[in-house]
Amino acid sequence: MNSEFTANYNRERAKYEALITRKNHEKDGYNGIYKRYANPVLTAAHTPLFWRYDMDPETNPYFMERLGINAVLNSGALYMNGKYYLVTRVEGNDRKSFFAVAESDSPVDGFRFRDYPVRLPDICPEETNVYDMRLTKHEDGWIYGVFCSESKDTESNDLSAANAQAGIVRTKDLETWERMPNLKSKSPQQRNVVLHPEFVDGKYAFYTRPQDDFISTGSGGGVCIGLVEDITNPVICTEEKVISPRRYHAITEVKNGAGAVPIKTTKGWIHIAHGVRNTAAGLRYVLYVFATALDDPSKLIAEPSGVFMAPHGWERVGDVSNVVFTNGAVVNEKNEVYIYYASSDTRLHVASTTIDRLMDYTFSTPPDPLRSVECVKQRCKLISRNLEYMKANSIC
Ligand code: M1P
Repeated sequence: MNSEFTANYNRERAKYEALITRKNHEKDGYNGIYKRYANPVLTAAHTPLFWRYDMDPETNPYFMERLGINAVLNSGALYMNGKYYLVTRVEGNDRKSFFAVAESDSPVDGFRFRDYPVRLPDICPEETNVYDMRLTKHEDGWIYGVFCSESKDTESNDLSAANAQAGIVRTKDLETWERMPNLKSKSPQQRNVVLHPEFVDGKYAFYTRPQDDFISTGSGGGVCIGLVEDITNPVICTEEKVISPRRYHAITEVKNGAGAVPIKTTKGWIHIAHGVRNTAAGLRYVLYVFATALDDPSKLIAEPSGVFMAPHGWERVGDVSNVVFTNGAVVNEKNEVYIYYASSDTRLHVASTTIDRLMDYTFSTPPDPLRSVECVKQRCKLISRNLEYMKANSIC
């Protein structure tokens, strides 16, 4: 074996193993709501060397990357039989994304990719790109993956014009995937579609995000819910009712979208979604939370004010800077919640909380009063209550 190949391979192999086996730890910074972890759980460097390099010194004498990976980001998540599974969005150096399963016994580190990426059934010849799978363990017994299926908009003269639809697959083992037709709704485009884990009125319920074109939601009013009778012929047969509206001068002004599959609690379904506002520096993506009623998931019952999570520190920089985005969170038998979120479309992180804390945040944080003058009143109420309490209890 040539010495250059061997030296490069050995060094990269050692770096890879050190990265995969590195223990994670909680990061400084307190808000009482969740804890961030210091290291990303997955990055491009976590993908196996044999996905990227030709391992034969005859055909790759310099041990050169042949098919590089650009990013590992937005991941669906599942906790099953004591293991944590992520169906990640992996973006090649060629800009095309694909899905790959990584698994670990720990929620915060040790994730390893399976040998092969997900080989999706190819039912749409025009489909160019796929990304952002949400994994729903449905009460019908299947695990569904709902993702964005993107094609070129052939009716436009603009080369970059694209069309986004919701693709649907199902599996029992995250290995073999059966594909359904793409979801049909009245909206010309859909992205950030999520399947609710339980039947609603005996039907499959989808959280949708109607949008007028590929980037802009335009007349789309926010995160909606719509019902489907037959999952093998998925057509939204009800009105798509807005459940979490976009609001002027709030964190959802430009757009919002469902994120993780909603978490069932005793007080309601908790949704961790994303909101987008515009700034002089471009779009800013943050996470926010809302809750819907257990007996009617189309009824909004709580929406804590403002940001749940915003990009911090180095999370603010990447291929698409100033973005945090989630499409997966899990709850284990200890009622610990792990939220997998990507930063700046580049890497995947984890934050942890508990069901109790998430419920306290969701149902005890006041809503956004939507006007500065009302926000000041809201804050003054908190201050005066606190000052009285502190005085009465001799707290300085
Ligand atoms: O680039 C930020 C995010 O943009 C899209 O989200 P939305 O449809 O709400 O604009 C998604 O493509 C997502 O993948 C990406 O992280």
